[in-house]
Amino acid sequence: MYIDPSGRVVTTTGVGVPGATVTLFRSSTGETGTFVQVPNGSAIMSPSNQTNPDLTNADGFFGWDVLAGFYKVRAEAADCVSPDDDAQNFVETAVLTIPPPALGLELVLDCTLDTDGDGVEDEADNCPLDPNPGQEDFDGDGIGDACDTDVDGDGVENGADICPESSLGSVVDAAGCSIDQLCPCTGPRDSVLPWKNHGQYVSCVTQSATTFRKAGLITQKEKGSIVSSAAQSSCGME
Ligand SMILES: [Ca+2]
Ligand SMILES: [Ca+2]
Ligand SMILES: [Ca+2]
Ligand SMILES: [Ca+2]
Repeated sequence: MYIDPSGRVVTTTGVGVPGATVTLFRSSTGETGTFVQVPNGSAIMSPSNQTNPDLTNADGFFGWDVLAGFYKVRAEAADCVSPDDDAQNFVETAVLTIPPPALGLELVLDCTLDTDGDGVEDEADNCPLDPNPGQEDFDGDGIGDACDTDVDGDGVENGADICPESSLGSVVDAAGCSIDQLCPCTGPRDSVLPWKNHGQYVSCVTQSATTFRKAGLITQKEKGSIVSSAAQSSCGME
């Protein structure tokens, strides 16, 4: 004898709004102006949920089981307004004649949610759950550095990448390091000292390029050109 009105509160992009306030109104005639809020705890609602107003769950869902009648559901949430009227801070369903059950109701709110509180609205935020007011995105893939599992986009996940910020598009080894990073022009990796001489630098590049060649990361021709650029560079010269 108890029948659903149930559904979901969503944003204009279809994302569930958690914790939205949903309120059930009832009328015995369905006439405009005769709808009154069902009292909290009322037996008009089945014992499974007699909370009114109620809150949507983590995915924006709500629902009651009710006695026959005419109903409306209103939804409102912080920082949300009606998509049709910015001055109206709630939306309502049309009149629901129950029975039959009213399932899959969708109440759409226009929300300016900022879940992580970083000042960038969720819909524009490249990491909606991680505060990153600067929206830094090293590899420009639309996923902010704060939540990108491969910040430099070299195919090696952050946890395994011992060379962060590899130049975009550069060829890297399994550890996420490019030849430039293994043999920086300024001096040996993991050393504060400069190269002893130009030959030491060229030798580092040659060795790395050979390793990359053997691993099939570069062609023989590419290896040749990398080594020749190193030889022509002034790296390691004072
Ligand atoms: Ca953010
Ligand atoms: Ca990114
Ligand atoms: Ca990486
Ligand atoms: Ca890297």
